[in-house]
Amino acid sequence: MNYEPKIYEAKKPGWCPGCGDFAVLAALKQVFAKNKIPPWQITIVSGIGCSGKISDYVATNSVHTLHGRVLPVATAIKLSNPELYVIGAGGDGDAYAIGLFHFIHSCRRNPEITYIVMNNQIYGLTKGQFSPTSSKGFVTTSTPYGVQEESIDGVLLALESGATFVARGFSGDVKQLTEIFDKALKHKGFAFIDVLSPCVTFNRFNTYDWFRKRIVKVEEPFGIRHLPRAIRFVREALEDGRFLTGIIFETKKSTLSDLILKDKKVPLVKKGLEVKKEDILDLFYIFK
Ligand SMILES: Cc1ncc(C[n+]2csc(CCOP(=O)(O)OP(=O)(O)O)c2C)c(N)n1
Ligand code: SF4
Repeated sequence: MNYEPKIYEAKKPGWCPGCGDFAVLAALKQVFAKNKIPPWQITIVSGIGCSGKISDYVATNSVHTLHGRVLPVATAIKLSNPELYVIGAGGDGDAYAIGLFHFIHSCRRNPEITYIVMNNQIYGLTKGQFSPTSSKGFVTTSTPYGVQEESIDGVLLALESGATFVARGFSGDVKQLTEIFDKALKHKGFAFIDVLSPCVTFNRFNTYDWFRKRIVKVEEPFGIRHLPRAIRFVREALEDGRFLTGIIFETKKSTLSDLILKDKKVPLVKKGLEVKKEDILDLFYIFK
């Protein structure tokens, strides 16, 4: 097979011209081609939102799941078929509002999946309501007097929740995005990337130019011994109105698969009872 980005193309994206999500799609296809990954060996699980439509635009296996439920679905797929590259994708609303608990638990469980959040600081699909990452004071269709709450930051949250690969990309820099995705796909564990991905239609504040003036690239990721420094570094940058991009943190830790697919048998807490790998989906309900 001739591996080129175009072999992963499906239907033409319906995103607005200039939407940041185009860059994520382009970088993903480049990384698949560079690593010669056959389309059948990739599954993209996406949430609901403009960003969630990405699974319709790639010629791989895909699941367009419920709003906020990307991570449990992606985790179950990876555990059921460890040979697949499983990629979760969605918006900041999907990840940090309705899907927030799944995000935190995925950071600490370390499933072997890549998770890409297209962070446009707004709800795009539903026409411009504020999201958990919208800046305080930002006027949106649902906050005519400006957002009253402090925003949250996915990178900080991931670092504090035990994630083993934490990165931030920017849709205005496809080269850097491609490099990050390449490393994320090779990471053994939960690889999380928050992509600053402007919504050119409903967010006229956080534009490409606005980000370009505020981005600072990180050359080397922090390791586990320097996790507190990494957290401080990211927090101070945010307080100063800057965004660190690149791979910010990387470490090794047992993955969810290491822990529960060991010897293809899953010991349950209850003594004497064992579950086969095939029963893994049922096991997930037991864990919940
Ligand atoms: C359970 C549920 N609640 C609410 C919605 C309505 N809804 C659809 S997309 C969306 C938010 C989209 O914003 P985001 O996740 O940031 O993605 P974007 O469209 O910006 O890419 C909401 C609230 C839904 N589809 N399902
Ligand atoms: S509304 Fe915003 S997020 Fe949705 S496709 Fe258009 S630019 Fe992209």
